[in-house]
Amino acid sequence: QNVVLATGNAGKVSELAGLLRDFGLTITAQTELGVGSVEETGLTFIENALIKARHASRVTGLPAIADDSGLAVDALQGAPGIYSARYAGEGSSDTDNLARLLAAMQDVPDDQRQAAFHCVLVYLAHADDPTPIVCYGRWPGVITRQPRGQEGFGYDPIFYIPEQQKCAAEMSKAEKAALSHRGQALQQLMEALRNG
Ligand code: ITT
Repeated sequence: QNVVLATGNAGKVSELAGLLRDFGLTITAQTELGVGSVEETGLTFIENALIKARHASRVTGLPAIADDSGLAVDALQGAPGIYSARYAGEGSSDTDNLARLLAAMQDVPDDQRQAAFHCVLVYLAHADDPTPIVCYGRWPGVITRQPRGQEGFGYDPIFYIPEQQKCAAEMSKAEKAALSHRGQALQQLMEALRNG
């Protein structure tokens, strides 16, 4: 079945498309279908994921899967949260956002640097689907003081997993997928599609 992956983020495409294809879906990223970005006006990951999936499905006429995700830092009362992609300003790069977060955390002591990645994945069978599949994953970790590792994207170089003794950016794609917020949501989604 043909499904549009409603994201313009290459890191998300890399972590989602291959596993969804292995599962049996024919996945095309929205950029390849000429779908542009849409304003994320929601106040929750769920709302923004639905907005993106609905937009891509409306434009292409295909079922859509969207990912809305972000990093919530305890010492910053949950920031940057749904604003993770634009933490350092509209159109900011991953590098800018990561630098802004390290600066904001400069005076936070080592034992108060807990954070968690959140991911909501939604599946819409069509743009007006009133019963979307909504899946959720959470990945706890600690914000480091310096970037480490070259894998992944976004905040991965400053997100440390004590159990693994490494940052997310030091993990292979498979290792991250087995633990991450996105990997958890994806397992749920495939389970729901299998049973649906
Ligand atoms: P789309 O809306 O087109 O999917 P986006 O990057 O704007 O792309 P979001 O609004 O969901 O997506 O923002 C998510 C941000 O949270 C992302 O840009 C990263 O900075 C961060 N993020 C999410 N998952 C991450 C992960 O696995 N590793 C590192 N950073 C992550």
